[in-house]
Amino acid sequence: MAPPANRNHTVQLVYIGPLGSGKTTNLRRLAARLPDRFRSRLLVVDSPMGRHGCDHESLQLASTHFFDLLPIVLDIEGGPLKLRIVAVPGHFMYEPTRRLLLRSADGVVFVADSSLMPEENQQSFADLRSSLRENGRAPDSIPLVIQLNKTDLGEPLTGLPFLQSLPVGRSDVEVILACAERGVGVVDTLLQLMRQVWPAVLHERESLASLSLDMPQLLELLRRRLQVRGGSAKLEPMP
Ligand SMILES: Nc1nc2c(ncn2[C@@H]2O[C@H](COP(=O)(O)OP(=O)(O)OP(=O)(O)O)[C@@H](O)[C@H]2O)c(=O)[nH]1
Ligand SMILES: [Mg+2]
Repeated sequence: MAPPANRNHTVQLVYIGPLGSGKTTNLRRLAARLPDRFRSRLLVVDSPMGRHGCDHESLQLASTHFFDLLPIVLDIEGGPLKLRIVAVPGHFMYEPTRRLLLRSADGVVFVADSSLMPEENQQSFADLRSSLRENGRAPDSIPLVIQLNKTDLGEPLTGLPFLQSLPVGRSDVEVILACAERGVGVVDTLLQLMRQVWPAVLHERESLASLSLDMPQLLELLRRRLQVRGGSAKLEPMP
């Protein structure tokens, strides 16, 4: 059996965004790409799914009440590296949960919903910034990727230019188009976040720097674990 991951070798990635924007769906699609033996590690905590089963209808109804967690453990020399991928609940009343889970975030994916009015996405983004601030984190420097989800739904109410204008003053934030439901853009979002997170955590944490794992190696390991073939995963459908 592999040794347990060193706590200092853990990187926490948080998926956040408006209610029902597709955060849990992102984690489900990532889990579905993992080889069989890792797939069952997706933990959906305290969701109606757990109480009513996993059929398609329950999936549609499920809204996160606490959080979802997908650990991806990469075996590397010097000890396993654990990515803790967390999806927080979008409902406004769970702000304390979101704040708690953001406290130890090394990077954030803001999952926007193209079928919502721009103001709704904007409000959720503003809430993210204030939750980070309340945790003593600087919202303008945390590694961040914005995903514009539900691009399959025809004419979007929230479009790409609006989302690109959200992180005012930051040129490092990429917006990725996705249809999480079909697994499109899901891996690309995660890889893009890791491109930002890895240099930041190497700078902040000696334990991770001591692993001597460079970015191309890390991305290659992650691609392999997610069974991505070729360069970009943008248009990769479900395996
Ligand atoms: N059409 C379409 N529907 C999607 C897409 N991604 C997710 N959904 C649907 O949107 C609904 C909500 O998805 P979830 O993944 O549960 O959303 P969530 O962000 O986790 O929701 P909360 O945890 O309650 O905030 C579900 O019915 C999904 O099937 C997409 O790309 N396109
Ligand atoms: Mg959810």
